[in-house]
Amino acid sequence: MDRTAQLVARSTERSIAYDPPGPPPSPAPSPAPSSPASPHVRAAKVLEDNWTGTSTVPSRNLYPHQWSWDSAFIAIGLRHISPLRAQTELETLLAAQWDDGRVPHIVFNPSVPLDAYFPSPDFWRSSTAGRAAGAPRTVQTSGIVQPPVHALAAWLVHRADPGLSRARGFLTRMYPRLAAWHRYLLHRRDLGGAGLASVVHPWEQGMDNSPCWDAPLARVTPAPARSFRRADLDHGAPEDRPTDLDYGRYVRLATAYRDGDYADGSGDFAVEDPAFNALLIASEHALARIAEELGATGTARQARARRLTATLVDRLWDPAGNMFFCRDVRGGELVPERAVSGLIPLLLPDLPADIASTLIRTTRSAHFGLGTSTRLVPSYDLLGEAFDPHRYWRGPAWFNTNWLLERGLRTHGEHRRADALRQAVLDIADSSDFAEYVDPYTGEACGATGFSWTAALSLDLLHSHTDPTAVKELKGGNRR
Ligand code: 9WN
Repeated sequence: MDRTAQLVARSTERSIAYDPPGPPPSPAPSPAPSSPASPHVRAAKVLEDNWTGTSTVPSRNLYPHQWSWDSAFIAIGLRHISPLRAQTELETLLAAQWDDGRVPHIVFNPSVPLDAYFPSPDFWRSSTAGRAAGAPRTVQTSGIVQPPVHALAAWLVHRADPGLSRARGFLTRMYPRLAAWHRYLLHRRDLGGAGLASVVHPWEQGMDNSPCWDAPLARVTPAPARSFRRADLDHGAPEDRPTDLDYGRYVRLATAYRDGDYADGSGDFAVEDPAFNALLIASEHALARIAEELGATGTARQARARRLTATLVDRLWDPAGNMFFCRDVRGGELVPERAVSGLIPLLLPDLPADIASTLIRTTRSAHFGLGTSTRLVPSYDLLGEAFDPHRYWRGPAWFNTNWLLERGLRTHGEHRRADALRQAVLDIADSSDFAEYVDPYTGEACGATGFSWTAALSLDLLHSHTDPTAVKELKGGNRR
């Protein structure tokens, strides 16, 4: 047995030993994890190849540093093959947290050449421009953030091996950092004044090139193309990546934020996004579990998560659109673009039942085609003017969003649909060689292959079978 297969076999024993009581797992449709040809082994190998010793790069070529929400998704999968590595992944990221609470979207690896990725550390200048906001001195980071999936990941990582987690004081060390992270988002980033967090750059929401940003970005003057050099085009096809004009706007926004010492509140771009806020709420539920595990009460956090769910509905639900939309905080209005971010609140256990069932109908409508024209939910409206099956976040299907929707379907009792989505994620992740994203109609691989979160979330689904622990974890079961 090679090293990856050994790791997988050992971790399978461990996760069974610590698994909470629950319904028996249904038979796995895939070969046994110890078979050398199994999807388990192939997925674990991707994570093994992308491991640097303290964290996992999203992709060796395209993204050679540590990314924030990638690491959270990666930890969720890694916990099945090495709970220790999963804990380390999150610890490395949170060690780069700024004093104001923000968790940077990139933690740079100093041994990677500056020109391997743009914008590089010399663009962000975290240790000088970020000094007032408390950027760390020993590690270089970006100055923007990404979706707060971390408390959810920390809780799931703890659950994979509570003995190891307690012995290492994992949650005791993580909790104050995660609490400061949520505080930053709920206070410094409440730019709309209604209680939700705003993103100040499209990269913060994680779906960088979504048509949702087109209107709010239109007021940003692009930086001239000659003022920067893109590194992404060295590895990705130009027709799959954002245009130069969009890149110019990303650069202008990031430059202005940096030149204002990363102070929040005055930028040209501020958007309340449904997925970003839904992930914050799901993580707030997880933080309540973590508080309880540490012997404190989670009641206030649970109550806050419920209040935030109500605010999300008030601010971002569009009854005519049958889904959530982004709100452009600078312009004040909802952005009527149908993107997958507007379906992600399905993850929330306290979503009103009529809204949950409408969202499920919308995933199956002609706009997203789930179960009819597509097996995975695309990143953007199949009928939208801006739809492009290959271009970054403007149509292709991503595996993290589909994993979140699989959880959402299960949370609301839609097990048959969740089973079909789970199988589609597993089949297409494996057949696309763990692609970064795929054509939603054909499953053709786009962007990088050997992409870490695709492999990690496949591993998670391979281990979860049809056990609805997502419901229990979010609703308050399986606490110890
Ligand atoms: C900018 C790393 C990241 C993901 C994002 C994805 C892409 C970066 C880029 O790659 O963004 O952060 O250069 O396009 O959009 O979701 O975290 O995988």
